[in-house]
Amino acid sequence: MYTVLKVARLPDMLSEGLHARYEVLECSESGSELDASKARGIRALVANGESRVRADLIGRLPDLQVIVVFGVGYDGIDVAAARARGIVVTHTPDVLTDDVADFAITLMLGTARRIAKADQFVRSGQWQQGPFGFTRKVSGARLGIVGLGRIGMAIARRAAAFDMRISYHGRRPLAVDYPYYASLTELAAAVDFLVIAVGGGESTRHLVDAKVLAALGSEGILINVGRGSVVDEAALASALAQGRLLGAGLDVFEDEPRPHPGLLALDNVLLAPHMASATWDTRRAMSDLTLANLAAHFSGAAYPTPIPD
Ligand code: A2R
Repeated sequence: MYTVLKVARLPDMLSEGLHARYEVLECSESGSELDASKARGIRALVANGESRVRADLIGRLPDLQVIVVFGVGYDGIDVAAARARGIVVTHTPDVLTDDVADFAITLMLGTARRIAKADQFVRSGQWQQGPFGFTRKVSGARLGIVGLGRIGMAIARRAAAFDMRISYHGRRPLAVDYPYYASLTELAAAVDFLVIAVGGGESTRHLVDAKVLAALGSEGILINVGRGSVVDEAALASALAQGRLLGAGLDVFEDEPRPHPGLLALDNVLLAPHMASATWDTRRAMSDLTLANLAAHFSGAAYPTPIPD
């Protein structure tokens, strides 16, 4: 039986699948408790989308050949260190696209229509003192998508059903009919809703900063289903607190599971615990794809979903 090293919390359905097929060793992300004799012979490591797999852990595993990520984002993996050793990294794209796009729409509607506040309003009996305030219309509004990839495109398809006027920002224009903005600040100034669907890593860190938030403006709403690191969360909390931004709907945060404390006190932000892809169907599909990538490694078959070059 092959041994795999697990460095992340994984759903039971995947852990059970791993235990049924492999000997499973567990260790922390630092790997400091892993002695050299145990480390030897480990060819596969299983992580999740939030895991940090750094060069020092990779360095402790002399026989490592594959890092299998349960998730589409792999910005926590030191891909350069892995590639330098010829180690393959795989992830789980596509199978979660629908759920994440659904959740972006959920956050957009929920934030604009102030659904969490409305629920509280009814429960607390405030309704008996008078009606709830008016909220912001979504249908027909202008939507800017940051990162028109698999998830971004799926958000655009859904938003089209709401007659939203879609435009986007990315590193380059794509062969689509939506207007392209090379400048994110200019896109933010031109839309009502800005939805983040890019991944993390150095190239997208604080892409949404105070300047972009100022351009989105006091009638604008920010939605983030990409990565927390893309948004300057302190700048966001301050813009929301001072009414320089109308609202935000966030599924991801810079330091999960600890959102910026300034956000917690505000009622114009809708907060979710990084749950966009967490449905039974999708987590099953992600688990199956993770196991398929591992199986491919041990059988010598082509990997179903290696990360792009
Ligand atoms: O530039 P491209 O053609 O690689 O466009 C990608 C875009 N993107 C960026 N846009 C602006 N500035 C950047 N520095 C930058 N880096 C990448 O983000 C592409 O359009 C999009 C990512 O799309 P996909 O690679 O198809 O990923 P998917 O499956 O949509 O997932 C996106 C992220 C994940 O990495 C997780 O962090 C999260 O959503 O769940």
